[in-house]
Amino acid sequence: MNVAERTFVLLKPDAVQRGLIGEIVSRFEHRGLKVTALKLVRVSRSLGETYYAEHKGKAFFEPLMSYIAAGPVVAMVLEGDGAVAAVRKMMGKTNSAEAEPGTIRGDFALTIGRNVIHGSDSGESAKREISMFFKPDEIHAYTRIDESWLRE
Ligand code: IDP
Ligand code: MG
Repeated sequence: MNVAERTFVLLKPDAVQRGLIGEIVSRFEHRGLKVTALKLVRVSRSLGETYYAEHKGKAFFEPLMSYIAAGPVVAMVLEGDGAVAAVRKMMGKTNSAEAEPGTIRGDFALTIGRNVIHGSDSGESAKREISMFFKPDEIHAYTRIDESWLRE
């Protein structure tokens, strides 16, 4: 279906410190997804709690808070047809140990607790997450030179 949508992606501190930013962003660019916002930020405790509010109370919540705040992360907005689902598929399963080779987690990570990347799980989540990291004027509209070749 040709419906351009937005999704939010966050490269977690392990991706940044392991030198994987370029490699991962490259995969999205080559797929045809347009980077319309991108920045390196530090996730504070309160931002982390809001961001992962759905997991509050779970056994992995505190370790997750330490993980996400352990260093700078790369936040970005990607746009394209079916972007939310496309990115989720490219990321692979949450538990890197079960993620298929060819996926980002399947190629660059080994465990569930250090799984290098977050991507929105729905259009609604994308909206919510984008607004937590970007002001509207930090999201840019432009035309990629390959755009006319990305759909019929
Ligand atoms: P997702 O990132 O694939 O959407 P969620 O279930 O929403 O997966 O979990 C959010 C994040 O919490 C995961 O990406 C991972 O970093 C962490 N996490 C989830 N489950 C566990 C666990 O069982 N142990 C450690 N960390 C976990
Ligand atoms: Mg999730």
